[in-house]
Amino acid sequence: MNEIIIRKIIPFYKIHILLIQMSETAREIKEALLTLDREKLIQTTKTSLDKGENPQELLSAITAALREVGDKFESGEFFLVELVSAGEAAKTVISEYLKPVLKKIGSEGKHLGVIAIGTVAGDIHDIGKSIVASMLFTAGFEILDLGVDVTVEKFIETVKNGNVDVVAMSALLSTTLPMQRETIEALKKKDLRDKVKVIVGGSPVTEEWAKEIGADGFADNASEAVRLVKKILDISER
Ligand code: B12
Repeated sequence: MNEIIIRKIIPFYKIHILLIQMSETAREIKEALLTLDREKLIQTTKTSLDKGENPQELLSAITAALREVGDKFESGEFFLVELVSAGEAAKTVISEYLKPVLKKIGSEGKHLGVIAIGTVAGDIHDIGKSIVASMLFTAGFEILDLGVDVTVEKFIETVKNGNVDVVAMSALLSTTLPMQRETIEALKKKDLRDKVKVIVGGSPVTEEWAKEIGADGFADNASEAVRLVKKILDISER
């Protein structure tokens, strides 16, 4: 009897310990990014991956911390140099440590569809776009990553020439947000709109904006983006 109770308690205890570790990691990630301590960010990431913590949770912690960096920039507490330094540190950790782990978790040879993803013209923010691309890849989609500063013409050409199921556009600046609308309008003009689904994201993007410009959906983080794509492509597995 006691043994059964202990067996039930131990996994619960382990999960509990992992959750405590995770919030401690999130706190350290935030501290490292806000003090622009690149070494600490790398060390914290490595240690937490060694402990078996979930890379997706680490990505969420980095995202939340970067949003705080953005708030400090907006309020004048941080300057461009700090914005650049935090962005570069986050990018290094994501591409060198987190992406390889996500890749290993892998998609087990699934091929759920083709996503052409890019950050719109005039915009060079690529951290969020790349996280979304990695998570979609991990979920089993083929990714055509068009990079940053992607022109309307490039999106159109990719849809015309490729077997694209979904066009995914990221925009982080209020000045580049209209490029999402322009791309959708251009797809209509070229009679390509019915050929693909279009999803949009980025920190200034909202559900209302997505509806207004005629996108098929919006997600405000990478896990939601995976759920959204599966929903609009009618893929029933979780
Ligand atoms: C890091 C950063 C930079 C770095 C970017 C480095 C890089 N390689 O990407 C650098 C220093 C280059 C930079 C430059 C600039 N930046 Co900047 N930057 C940021 C910051 C702090 C973080 C962005 C980020 O990476 N966040 C982390 C990622 C993971 O989050 P995310 O991008 O939101 O992505 C998530 C979701 O939005 C969603 N998502 C994202 N894309 C997509 C796409 C799809 C299809 C879907 C479904 C979902 C989805 O999923 C992602 C994962 O969860 C933001 C602050 C903020 N609040 O966003 C400012 C911010 C975006 N920047 C800002 C500004 C003003 C600039 C500059 C104009 C500064 C200047 N004076 O030069 C330049 C513009 C350069 C250009 N032409 O693009 C402003 C924009 C204000 C506005 N509303 O227009 C912000 C909001 C800061 C602020 N609060 O003032 N920036």
